[in-house]
Amino acid sequence: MRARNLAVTAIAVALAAGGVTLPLAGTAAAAGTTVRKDDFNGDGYRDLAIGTPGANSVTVTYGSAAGVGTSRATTVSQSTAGVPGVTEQGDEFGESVTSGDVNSDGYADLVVGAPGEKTPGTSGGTVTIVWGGRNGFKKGGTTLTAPADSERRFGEAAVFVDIDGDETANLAVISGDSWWFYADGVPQDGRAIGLETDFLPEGVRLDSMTAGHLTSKDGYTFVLTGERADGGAYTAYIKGGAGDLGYWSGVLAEGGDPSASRDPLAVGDVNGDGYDDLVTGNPNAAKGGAISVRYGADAKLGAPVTYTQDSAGVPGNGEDGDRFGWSVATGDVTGDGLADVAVGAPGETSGAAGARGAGSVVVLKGGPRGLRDGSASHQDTPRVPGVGEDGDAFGSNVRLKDVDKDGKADLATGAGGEDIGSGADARRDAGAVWVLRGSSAGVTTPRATSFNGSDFGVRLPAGAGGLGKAFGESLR
Ligand SMILES: [Ca+2]
Ligand SMILES: [Ca+2]
Ligand SMILES: [Ca+2]
Ligand SMILES: [Ca+2]
Repeated sequence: MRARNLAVTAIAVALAAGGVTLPLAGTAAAAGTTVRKDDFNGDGYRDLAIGTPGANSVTVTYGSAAGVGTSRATTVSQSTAGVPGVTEQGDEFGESVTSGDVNSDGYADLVVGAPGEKTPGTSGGTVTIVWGGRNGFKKGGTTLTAPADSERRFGEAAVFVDIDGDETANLAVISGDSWWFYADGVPQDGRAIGLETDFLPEGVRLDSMTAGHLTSKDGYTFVLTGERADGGAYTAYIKGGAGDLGYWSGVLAEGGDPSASRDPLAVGDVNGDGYDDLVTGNPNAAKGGAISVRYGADAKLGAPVTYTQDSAGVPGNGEDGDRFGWSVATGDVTGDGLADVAVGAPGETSGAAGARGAGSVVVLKGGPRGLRDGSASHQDTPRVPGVGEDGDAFGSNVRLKDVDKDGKADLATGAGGEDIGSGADARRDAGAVWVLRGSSAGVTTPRATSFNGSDFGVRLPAGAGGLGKAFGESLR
């Protein structure tokens, strides 16, 4: 079995043995421009992808010097020309979204999980790769179905990174209790490769995955979160490499450990030492929720450092039901080279009217000695569009990325409980997304913008919204 994974890197090893210098990352594109992982139309601006699993679609808003908005966007679904499959209620197309230039044509491609999709002969779930291009998504796509021996919900999460160090990225996908990857090149349906050492416990239900340079400045470490069969949280890691995938693995935290996560996680270099750091959220920990930071280092991850709303430098107070840590994201908001951390607290009471569960987002600045100098934003923050109402759940999802290319990551946040429209067109819990610009001082409110599914023709069936389904459930 060992030979199987080694075959993936056989060419790289042969080249190295022959004394040929392997190309460094990025040199393949040196003649042109480096392809960003999320620049779908190739104009040099990162784009924001917004998943709406309740409506089985993903809306991509294209970045520009003016940021993202409603005028330049494409909504992709299984009804889009050239995209395989048929849109059916419950597919959850858009439950997970990641990206990368999978077919190496210079345009980032959209990788969309539909873990609820039913395919005869499989346990369910698909991943669809929709090809990017200069004019958006006009080249169709390809769909990967669940491996025959997978345990339901294939496509809960996916990442596209170089697993084995051969400078070519591979797609990795999780299903209920399994981890899969594909060989170099465009992934071929039916060719998923499983772990050689399956360390995952029986009955675990994986929910989320990320990868970063956590334990090596070159290689990737994957982090998986989910729930054990007994309902306890489960947070584990696997180190990538050329063979024996799964052998270098371990549990970071589980059960009732406050630093264990069931879902929210992100990686970024918070302290600026060159290693990515792991940020996990646990909205049930402590009073009102918590996040934990584990610093990356050579061959190990540090012990968790936990922050709550009662920690120094974190605004607010921890109260029952705040759900601080429901969502987390990393990105350099201030442009100082260190990753900052956004934390959603969708259960927070906010605004002058004290709306319960209106929600808020806290952005904490990275620093050599840890997170500091946090600020909170919500719908009642001056110049932020909207009004916080009971159950809006602002902060139900967060993402930090620089969409206007000024060198400072901008905050995108979903509010999965936001109602939209009025009268016969009213939709409860349809969701909306806000974008607040980054600056050297942190997240700012001038030019803050907001949009929802109706701005893009995305219509949730009645009752199909709310947390986990609404516009903005996934942000990439
Ligand atoms: Ca773009
Ligand atoms: Ca491509
Ligand atoms: Ca670090
Ligand atoms: Ca920016």
